[in-house]
Amino acid sequence: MAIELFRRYPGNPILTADLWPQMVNTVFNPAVVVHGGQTILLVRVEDRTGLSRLCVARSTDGYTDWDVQNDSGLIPQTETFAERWGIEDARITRCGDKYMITYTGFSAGGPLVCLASTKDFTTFERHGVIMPPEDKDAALFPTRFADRWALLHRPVPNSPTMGAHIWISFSPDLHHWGDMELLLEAEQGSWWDAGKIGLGPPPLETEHGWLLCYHGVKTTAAGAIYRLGLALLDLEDPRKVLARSNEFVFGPTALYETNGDVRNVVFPCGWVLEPDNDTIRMYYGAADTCIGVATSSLSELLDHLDAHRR
Ligand code: BMA
Repeated sequence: MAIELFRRYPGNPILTADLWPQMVNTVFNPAVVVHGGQTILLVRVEDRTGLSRLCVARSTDGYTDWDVQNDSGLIPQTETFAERWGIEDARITRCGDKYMITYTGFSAGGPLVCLASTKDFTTFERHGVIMPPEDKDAALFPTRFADRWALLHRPVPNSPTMGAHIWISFSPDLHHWGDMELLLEAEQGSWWDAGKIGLGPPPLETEHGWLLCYHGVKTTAAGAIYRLGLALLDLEDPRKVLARSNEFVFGPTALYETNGDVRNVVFPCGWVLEPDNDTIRMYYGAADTCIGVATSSLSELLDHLDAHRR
């Protein structure tokens, strides 16, 4: 068996459309949080209209026995400009006693970033649009920096010759955003992360810095391949990139990752650090069709990043 930094759960895919109580097209790109002793996923459910919503699924062990709640979560407000064509790809960050949820609104003007919050995953409060189109793949840091919140996000430039990169922005109140800075640039040429990159799960605090996992999109003659890489940001000042891996650390190889609505995609929107402070459980969408989970060791990831710096 190939050596892998992320090891797939043998029971993958853990969630598929046929587990849903209603007819839906696909279930993928989940955000995750452990709350009240349960693993809670906010799953992107694309129904047969083509539009997506965000549904809650709960499990005690995080792998099996999912309780899928089709009517709980966030339903797109399709009468609004911001959510006209659905809502997609959430990330959850715990900030004090609240969970802050950043998600993509597929607006009539393209993808944009919306913010919502919840304390219990039963009732949700919307806080509106925080980044105009085109922008997506956003997540908050759980802590503030000099009293300001920080957001990682991925605006897309108008010009097709310019790459799509990860930016960082700051806010005193989660409503007004500014001090935008380019943080991580997509590579060019034949790199695995040439042209377009975007944040995966929210940043994970480690003693060495904020660990990022991001997707890179390589365009090939056979279509795009979505793979994952790592980067580390300074704990005090997340505008400083301490390291970025040159190699991708996870890519589509299993059949459920290479075949589906969009072939060759692994797309994580959440991860959980286990109480041992080393095991990471990463939840990802596979081929825009179903959900897988893979585990890794934080110390192995940090060692790998150190040994494979760009
Ligand atoms: C990205 C996002 C994801 C999707 C991926 C592959 O641009 O829209 O939601 O999983 O493409 O299709």
